[in-house]
Amino acid sequence: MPPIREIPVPILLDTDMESDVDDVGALAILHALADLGEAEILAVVVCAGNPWSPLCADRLNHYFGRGELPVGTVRGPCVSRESKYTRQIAEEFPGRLTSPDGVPDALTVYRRTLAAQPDGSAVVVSIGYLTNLRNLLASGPDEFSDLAGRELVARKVRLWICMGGQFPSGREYNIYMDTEAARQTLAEWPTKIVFSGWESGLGQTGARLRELPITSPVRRAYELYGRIPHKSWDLMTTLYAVRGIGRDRSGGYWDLSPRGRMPLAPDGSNTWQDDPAGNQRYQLCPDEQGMAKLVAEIDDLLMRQPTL
Ligand SMILES: [Ca+2]
Repeated sequence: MPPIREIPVPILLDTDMESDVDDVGALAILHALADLGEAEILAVVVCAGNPWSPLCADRLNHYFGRGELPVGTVRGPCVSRESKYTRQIAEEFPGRLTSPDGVPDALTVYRRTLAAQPDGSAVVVSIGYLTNLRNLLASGPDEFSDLAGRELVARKVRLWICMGGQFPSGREYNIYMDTEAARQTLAEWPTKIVFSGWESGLGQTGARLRELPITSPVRRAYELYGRIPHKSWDLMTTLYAVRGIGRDRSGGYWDLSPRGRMPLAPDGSNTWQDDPAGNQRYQLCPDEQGMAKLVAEIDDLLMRQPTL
């Protein structure tokens, strides 16, 4: 029997595109997967306070021929860090958003986007802090939906793929940088969650990025960041969100842990508890051969040019 796949997978990407550059790689391969007909990008929201981050995401969307995609950014208390590349990408490359001041609120983008989706369909992919998702769950009815945030998620979101945590235990950046948001979001999230843990992203990808045209903002961002090749946390998470969730287990993708939940300590460190009633699972790290296959897939996607 052929593997069951839903094509294209409708994805809402939530990124802290500021301190590390793997977010750029993740958005790039998401566009490549959309070009291949495997993903549909619904929107891109930024969970980090760096004012140039949403403009950087907008420039990538423009480069890949999807300049009209909704982009939003976090409002209110949030993590904000310096970036080695966001302002340069925003200023050197063309796009739709003209200034950091005019970027829509991520909460508005989330609610408007989810309200328009078929029930039980959207896949949320978070590759940064959980600040936006906490804000979404806590939101009230508005012009887009009569449902409060938690009910809207329960109605519209099929699955949340979260780059976060370390398994079976550890202390991971996306969680501990806004531990309270993570704690609230994990406690309240009403649908299934799959964690892509720190250990799943250690493969090096992007070795051939300097072969891309000089007009590529992906190449430029990685060069500004200064690590080629680089670790693959956000890229592995995104690859899984598109190619991993609908396939059978023989496809070389990650097996998953038993059901359970991820308890958090006040410092943001996590453990894992198996629990048949839990709504959470984490990816089991592939073996060396499996990881090499995934790295090769990512590298091929990273080198794809826009199909304009
Ligand atoms: Ca990230």
